[in-house]
Amino acid sequence: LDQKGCVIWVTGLSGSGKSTLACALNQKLYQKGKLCYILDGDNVRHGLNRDLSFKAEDRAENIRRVGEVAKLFADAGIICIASLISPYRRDRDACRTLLPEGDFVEVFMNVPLEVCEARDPKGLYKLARAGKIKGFTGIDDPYEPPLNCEISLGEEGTGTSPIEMAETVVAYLEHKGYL
Ligand code: GGZ
Repeated sequence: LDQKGCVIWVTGLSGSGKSTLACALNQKLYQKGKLCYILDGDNVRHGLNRDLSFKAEDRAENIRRVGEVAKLFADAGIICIASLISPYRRDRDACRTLLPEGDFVEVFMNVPLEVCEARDPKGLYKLARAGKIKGFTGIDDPYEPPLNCEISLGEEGTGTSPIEMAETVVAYLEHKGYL
């Protein structure tokens, strides 16, 4: 395996397109013959992290565990795509410090709450507005946007479709010598 591992950490609101980007990116990397693996919040919460709720300390533990697992993948030379809301800057920064400089690539899905809420693919925003889900990110729970991310998707020139956005990430990885 002539491949250097790294962690692509995708953060953003529910419905911002994290999982879709992760899939598109995974596909692009696969086409390039790169070994990669997706750790998705929604998935990981059914297994490894099924004991965790959505209160702040459990979200922190969720991020911590996924950060540690992502580091193991990166150590093994695999490109690990972690897609979780990861609403707290402190928790994301803690994951960053687990990896050598440059090996943690933070990707911000910079999609306004209004857009995520209008999409509402699982009807969760509706339930949150109705008070049927408490502590929903963006509604009655915080989201802290990154201050120091490597890539902010949603900015001019980063593409609008998931495929274009994945291409932006691929271009970044090529530029940095990971591909
Ligand atoms: C945010 C919630 C909540 C609350 C359930 N707040 O869009 P989804 O549905 O499919 O993915 C979201 C997922 C978030 O899990 P993460 O592990 O990414 O979150 S975190 O990083 O903050 O730990 C959403 C669903 O779980 N979901 N309740 N209260 N999202």
